Amino acid sequence: MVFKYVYGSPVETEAVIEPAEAVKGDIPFFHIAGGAGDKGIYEFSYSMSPGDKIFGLGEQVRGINKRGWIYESNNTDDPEHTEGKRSLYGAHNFFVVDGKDTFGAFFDYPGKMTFDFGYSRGSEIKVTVPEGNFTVYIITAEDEEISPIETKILTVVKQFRRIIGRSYIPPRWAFGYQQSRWGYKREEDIYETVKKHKEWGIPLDAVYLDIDYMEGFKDFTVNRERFPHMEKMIGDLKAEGVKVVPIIDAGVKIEPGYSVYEEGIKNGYFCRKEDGAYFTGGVWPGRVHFPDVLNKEARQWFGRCYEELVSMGAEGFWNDMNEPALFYSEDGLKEIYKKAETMDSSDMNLNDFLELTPLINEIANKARDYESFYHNIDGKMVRHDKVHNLYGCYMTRAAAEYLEKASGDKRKLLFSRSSYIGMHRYGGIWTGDNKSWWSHLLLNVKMMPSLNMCGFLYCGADVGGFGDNVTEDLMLRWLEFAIFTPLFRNHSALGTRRQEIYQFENAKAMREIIRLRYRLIPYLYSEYMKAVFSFDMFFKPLCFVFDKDEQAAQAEDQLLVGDSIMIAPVVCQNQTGRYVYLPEDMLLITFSTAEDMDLKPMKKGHHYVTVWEHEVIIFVRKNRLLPLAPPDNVTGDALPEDLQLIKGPGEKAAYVYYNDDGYCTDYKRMKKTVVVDKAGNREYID
Ligand code: MIG
Repeated sequence: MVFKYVYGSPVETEAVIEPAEAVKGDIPFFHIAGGAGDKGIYEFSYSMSPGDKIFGLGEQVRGINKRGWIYESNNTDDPEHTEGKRSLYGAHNFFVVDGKDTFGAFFDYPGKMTFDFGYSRGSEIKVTVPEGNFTVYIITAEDEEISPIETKILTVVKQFRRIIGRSYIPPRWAFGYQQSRWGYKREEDIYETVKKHKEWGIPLDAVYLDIDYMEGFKDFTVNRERFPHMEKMIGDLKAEGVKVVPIIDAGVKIEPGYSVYEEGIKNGYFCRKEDGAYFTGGVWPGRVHFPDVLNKEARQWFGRCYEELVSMGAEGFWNDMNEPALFYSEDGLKEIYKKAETMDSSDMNLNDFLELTPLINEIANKARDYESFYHNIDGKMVRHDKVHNLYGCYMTRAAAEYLEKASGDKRKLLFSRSSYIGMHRYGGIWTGDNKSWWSHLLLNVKMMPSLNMCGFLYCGADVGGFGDNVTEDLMLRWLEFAIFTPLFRNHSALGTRRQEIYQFENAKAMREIIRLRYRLIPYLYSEYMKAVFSFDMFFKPLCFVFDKDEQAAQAEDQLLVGDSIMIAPVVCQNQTGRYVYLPEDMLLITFSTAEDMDLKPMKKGHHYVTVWEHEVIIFVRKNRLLPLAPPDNVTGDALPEDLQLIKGPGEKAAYVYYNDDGYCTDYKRMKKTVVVDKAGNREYID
């Protein structure tokens, strides 16, 4: 059951799309303190039992079980994703408590807020909303529509997913391998990258353009000196089966004569300060204005701007810097100049000096700047900080709404760095500037199910790590995990060690892992689509299925992927194997290449499994089938007859295989659903 509680008059975020009647009366589970009048701070407390677990919050630091830390929703461009942080780029305010009670809570509030999950007091959850206008949804496990075999926790998640609407569906090619690098500066770099992949026999579906394709970092422009034949390049590569995916940043450069700037000014589409002047921030292009994507008309306009690149052949985009990131603001700069000037005549003692340096060091992403500009939401001026966490979501919505209109029934690839729940209907996300650290490989593993809970199914991290220098073994291990993530993109930062597969001594082993990904695409795509339509999770923590099994609940580095398999990636350096917990009998497959595999039935319980550096292990669940495409079926269009079926332990097994043309949005025209039994007999169902 879903219960809706409205406080004050909240901004309509459109995170929830299923209409629900607000409930009068006391909210269950929580004790409420504060909240006097419209300006009061609200505190929601829940008293936990020792074994209670908390799941959710989407893109966040730390574990699958989120108990024991304080988290914030405050979308920030911060490339240091360390354990001490409280927020990253997204605000995903949904969590589920599982223990003496099982329930979910979604705090639909788009400003900064806090989730203290047993940090201040070990047994207490305290959710703090800094003002009186927001909506809370409480979700309990009773639901008639969901089959009784489902666990309580999954029942809660599915009900939540249903009220926030269906998740975004990318084209099927977006399940292929994708190569990106901040530092591809010219056409030749792009051609070269694609050529090298071909030479090495590494399948590749997309190559990315980072900010250097633009002219002066101006959105929707192309630097014609470095990319003189953009249209031809996109066309040439498309003919080879490789899509070109350009980046778009949030800020629009202030430059007279630049059409996007001129149009925005003419129509009043940028965010303004209280005095009516446009807010000026500083990002890659230098001084910029921010399109007011919360204003419907401005949003439609910004969406239409994507047309420029669509007409050049682009079929996908990634939206960056949309927290929105601020390197500085005009007002922040002025403050520094002023201070520095007064200091010119002072003796500049240490105290003076210490007043100046923080102005400089803390100029980026400043709360005060976010409080200094406004959005025009249906004619009402709303201060940015009150809706801060919606910006990336609405920028991506701008693009999605345009792309949907412009491309008829053809799907487009779209994902964003910043997000809010609701954006999952419009695009996917990548998890931003991680590092080439083993701990960030593990973080990638832990984040995926939390993101799925919040509707974000098309996600992935920068494979190999964005910042810092990757090692060969980390690259191998990361690929071995990332072949299961729907978004599978190798991306790295300017100045770091080159990270394309062919740069490594182990290139061949890495290629085999990627070839294996392509053998998995029919399964991954089928499971993805079924998860979308049944509001299910693609990645699940073990205890979401095996909820009576206390040991399953301890597994923070193993996941169920779809309905048929469990994975247990190696996430530590210098390990040639790992301990794995099996919540039921399973079949262990060890792949040493994309073709060569070893099968070993295993019993429920604890095991040590050897996994050499180049090997991928997959556990097939009891009474389940894992379909594999024939090797080198790179289009993902495997016919059911062609699938190799690997059966887990147990007598019965059947698999429902979903596939379609991979392109159109008329999903009802799906090509085939096939039920395959363990003897390999196939039954076709419409
Ligand atoms: O300030 O466009 O997260 O993926 O390569 C850095 C350059 C801006 C941040 C993105 C990253 C991208 C980079 N961008």
